[in-house]
Amino acid sequence: MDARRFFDMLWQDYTRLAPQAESIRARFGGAAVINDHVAFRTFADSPIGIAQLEPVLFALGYRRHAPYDFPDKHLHAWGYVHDDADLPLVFLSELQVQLLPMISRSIVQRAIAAIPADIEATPRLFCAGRLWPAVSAAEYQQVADDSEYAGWLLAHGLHANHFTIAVHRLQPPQSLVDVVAQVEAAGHAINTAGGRIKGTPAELLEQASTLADRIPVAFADGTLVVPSCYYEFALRHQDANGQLYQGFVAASASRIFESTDRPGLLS
Ligand code: OOG
Ligand code: NI
Repeated sequence: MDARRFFDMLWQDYTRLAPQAESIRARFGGAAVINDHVAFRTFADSPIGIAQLEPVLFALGYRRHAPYDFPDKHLHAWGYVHDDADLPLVFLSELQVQLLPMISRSIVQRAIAAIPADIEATPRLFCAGRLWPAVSAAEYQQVADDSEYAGWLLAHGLHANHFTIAVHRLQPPQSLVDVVAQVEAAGHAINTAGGRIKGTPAELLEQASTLADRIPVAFADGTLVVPSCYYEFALRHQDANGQLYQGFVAASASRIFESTDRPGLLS
């Protein structure tokens, strides 16, 4: 599978979980929109950890760019770049499961134990969804209370959790403030954690995101409507050498993660 087919497949999967994405993208040029980056969540020290997933990215021509740490969320991440500037960056994060409180840890470890140890890392694995039996609704809520990230991953499994419009590549040019205002005027809630716009020109990356759509998910003992996937808007700046910044900003990313928090009432 080549990289373009990979992202087409991921977009198909993602828009099933985030119906908002098709209609938002249509406002900014539809299929002509350039994706700034796509992000994935996974469990560290499992058959689907970053170490297992990233060879698929390497085979598509990506290389590691920079690592990021989110100690308060027990997350570690890498950004990946490609020589083809029209392909999105990729952001892979993983949860250090051993740092969860005991009950949540045991629920997550039971899920991880159900993943086939020899599962093959292929492009399709990146949107394979849940690779473990559904947990109960109460187990989901317990885990999400301890880690919104862990709850999300337990409920949904592997998917692109957001695509991102490259605002600096929009034709005609638009400011990030205007893009966010249009998205909001169309009725989509914006993640206000840390402010509507996160990051500054000095940090070379400004970002905003919607709140995730809510979709019904079947748990072992019934269905709950839970946050699924969201859409992001990124405006990158050039560094002192005239190179477009290719990294992420940990302080901003930490609040972007919260786009999938329940109940969506963010401070
Ligand atoms: C990723 C959040 C971080 C960014 O652009 O800073 C991120 C996630 O929600 O899994 O994508
Ligand atoms: Ni992002």
